[in-house]
Amino acid sequence: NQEPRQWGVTPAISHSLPTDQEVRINNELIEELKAMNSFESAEESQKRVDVLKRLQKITEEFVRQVCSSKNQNELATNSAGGKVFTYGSYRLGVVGPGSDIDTLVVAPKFVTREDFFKFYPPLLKALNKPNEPPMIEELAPVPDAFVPIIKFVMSGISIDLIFCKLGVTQVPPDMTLEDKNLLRGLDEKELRSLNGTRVTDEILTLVPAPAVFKHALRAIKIWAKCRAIYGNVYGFPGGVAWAMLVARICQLYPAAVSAVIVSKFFRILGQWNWPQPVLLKPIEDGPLNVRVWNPRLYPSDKNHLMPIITPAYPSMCSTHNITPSTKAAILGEMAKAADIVDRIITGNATWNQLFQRHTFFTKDYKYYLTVKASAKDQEQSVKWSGLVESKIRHLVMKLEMLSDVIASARPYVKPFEKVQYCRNEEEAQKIAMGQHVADSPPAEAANPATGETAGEVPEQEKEGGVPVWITTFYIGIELTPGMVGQVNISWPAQEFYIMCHNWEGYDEQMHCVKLELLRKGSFSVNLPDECFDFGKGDVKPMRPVVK
Ligand code: 3AT
Ligand code: MN
Ligand code: MN
Repeated sequence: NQEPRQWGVTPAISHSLPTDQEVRINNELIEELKAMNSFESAEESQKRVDVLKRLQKITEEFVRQVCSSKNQNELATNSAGGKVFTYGSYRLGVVGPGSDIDTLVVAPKFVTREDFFKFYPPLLKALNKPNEPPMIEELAPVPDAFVPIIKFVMSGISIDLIFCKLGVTQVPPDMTLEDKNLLRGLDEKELRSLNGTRVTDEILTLVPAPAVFKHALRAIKIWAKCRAIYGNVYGFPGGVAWAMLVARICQLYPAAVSAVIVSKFFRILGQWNWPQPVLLKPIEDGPLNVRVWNPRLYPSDKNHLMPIITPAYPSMCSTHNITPSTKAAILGEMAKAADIVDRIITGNATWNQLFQRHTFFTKDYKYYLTVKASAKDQEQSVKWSGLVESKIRHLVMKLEMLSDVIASARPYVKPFEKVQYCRNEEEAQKIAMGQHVADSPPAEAANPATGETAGEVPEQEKEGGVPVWITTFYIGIELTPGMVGQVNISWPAQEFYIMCHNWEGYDEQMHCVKLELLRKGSFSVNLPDECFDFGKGDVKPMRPVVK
């Protein structure tokens, strides 16, 4: 009689098989996931498979073209290969109807990143034939990104395409990326590009039952999004971190169904002895001179509040962005969820109660700090609002330092975008610089459900109107109990302005960022409609009526 295999760094908590009751509750969970539109149809999945097949063909053609251009002999050209890998939600098996496909092109050593940006986009463009609907749309190469990327839409599916060459002469169809010696000789951008696939591939080998893991992860991702605690940029776990947390619970309950994984998830991780790290396997040493997460060696790693460590060498902390306020929010949500799931397991509640929309704007705070980033040009607005967004968590950390004024500062996980059409240049300049203009026309409302910019603007408003693009971020502020006097946040505000203005692309004529503290339900400002999802039953708290 053999001991069951140990998954992960400790023995399992239970090897019990599910009870009939657990199987029934698990079926209810899957039904609820279906009702929430978590799964796509068979045709839609097939379309993704077809798109990936086509990308594989293009990748082989791309490698061949580069070989020829470099006068490689015919034999070398024909055996060079090239392969498309995936990472992100598609690789983890949890895509929904709107998901993109995250893809990585791997090529042999004589193909450079420059070749990728020179040869690959034309091959994509060539798929569009005259007099036919375009197969490729929104083609956008971004060679100077932190992870250089080509973004496009293929047959209606968004694609993120990144690139890595390896120090080999051939990349055959059965190539895998698990061998850490493949990392030798790569630069930082190449290491980052390879990392996504290596991590997701490894997570899948470290869970006892991938199908159980996938359903549980779907549930946890939906829950985290509903509760507004999903998103790495804002200081919450992102998709990979949530996946690793679910994977760890799967290791502890190797025979459990997804519903049981979900219920154990909230109890175990809600009471976890943070900052003890969540690991899926022992941290590995490796052949490279690269940093591996190690709080005994690196003081900055000791500051991580909820470390969730990637399994593939070189292991990193996927949650270094978490701050005291976001940690408190995550743990608060886990505690609430644990109680709801206890009631679901005993038959006293239903799954939809776990997936209730958050009350960030309707109930949770009396004060909201708004961060408005504006620009007078759409392209500039995308870059500028992205820069400001990446600094929000730094602002949060500065606010947290004012502990005698601010008890917690929780960023909302989505920006709201709008375009305001002004009557003339002068007014546009004022609006763009964050000044209030009396009697200005109303801004085009953003979509409150998605936070996306509204699509079409009525023609008469566009005509003659000078557009200003405004992106608003919200931070919920809880004051320190017993705090007296004015709320003074000028120090964090100044620090934040400096951080944003230090951006190399900053132009004071073009870009503006402004902070404003709103007190909800007072005589001052109510929150704008964009913060509410009336379709999901949000009720806007109104200012008291003055008699
Ligand atoms: P969706 O189903 O696509 O919504 P996902 O988990 O696939 O969920 P993304 O496509 O946004 O999410 O991201 C996939 C991976 O790409 C996650 C992370 O490893 C990497 N990634 C995404 N955004 C960034 C970024 N700004 N910087 C670095 N890596 C990123
Ligand atoms: Mn994705
Ligand atoms: Mn993506």
